[in-house]
Amino acid sequence: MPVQNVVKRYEHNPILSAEDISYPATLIFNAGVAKYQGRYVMVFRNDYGGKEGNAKFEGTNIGLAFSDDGINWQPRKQPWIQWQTDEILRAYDPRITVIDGRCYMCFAVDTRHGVRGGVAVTDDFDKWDVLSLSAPDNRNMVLFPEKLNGKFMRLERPFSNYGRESDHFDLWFADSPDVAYWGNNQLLLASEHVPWANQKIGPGAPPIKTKHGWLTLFHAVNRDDSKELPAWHAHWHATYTAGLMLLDLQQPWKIKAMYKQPFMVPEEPYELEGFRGSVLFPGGLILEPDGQVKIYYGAADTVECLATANVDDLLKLCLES
Ligand code: BMA
Repeated sequence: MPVQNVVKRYEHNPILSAEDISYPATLIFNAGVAKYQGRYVMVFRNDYGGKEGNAKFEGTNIGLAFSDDGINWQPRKQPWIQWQTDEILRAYDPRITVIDGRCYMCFAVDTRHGVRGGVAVTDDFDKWDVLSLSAPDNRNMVLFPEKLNGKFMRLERPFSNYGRESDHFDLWFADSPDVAYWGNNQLLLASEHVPWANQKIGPGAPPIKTKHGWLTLFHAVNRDDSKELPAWHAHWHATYTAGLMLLDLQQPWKIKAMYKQPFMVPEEPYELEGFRGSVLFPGGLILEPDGQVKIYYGAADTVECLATANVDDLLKLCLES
């Protein structure tokens, strides 16, 4: 089945944008979504204090929204996390995963000394405890929803510049006995092995478990300096697409199958135009009991969107391409 028939964008996209938020908000995007304690929870990034056409913002915080169906969302009246200290500038791009009944959140942290990947835990979406912060530079972390042999597992995107062409970064695996100490680092997918991208890649949505393996989405960047893409600032040349792959159930640092073409590319007006047009950034996957998969993604770094697919079709795309 062609991929266009497999993925269906929600007809009333976006599902969340700045107009829905009752505190200062400009860009609502790159959210993590999970089902937790009987309802859907969305943890999203908010870049606030800017206006259309202007690339300057006052700050970034992380907000929360809840839903009974994963489609219609009720945002909380106040932002949740605004992390700023002398050293820490902001936390953003949250991803959430429920493991053994607790909700874990990964996020990127800009600091005065590099970008760090953080993992925190919450049980009530009020208090949050930071369990680990990586050495710089690392970000786009996502956790698997189960432990393997007693170890937590994550995908991550360290970004070493030394000896690399600029912005050619890869997707890695790591595991941990306690979420504090991470090791067993393994290169899972190198950027040069993504045929439709010529730059960095990184984890997107936390993996979901299927009978054939861990299904997950990653983002992949293709840069073409000869093309000026719509953006609120000059010289935006990068297209962000979503890739689809299946990881081995017992050895999740190994790719079992990958769809060899981009799985989702920016094509709708809300994906092509905004703060940074042509950016489609996946952050959440939910596997429903009837086999429907809800796909949550940030569009144009401006709004949060939803698409759906059937899990068997997604598996076929991977296994038969
Ligand atoms: C990446 C991250 C994402 C963002 C993307 C496109 O480097 O900062 O938050 O969506 O760039 O601007």
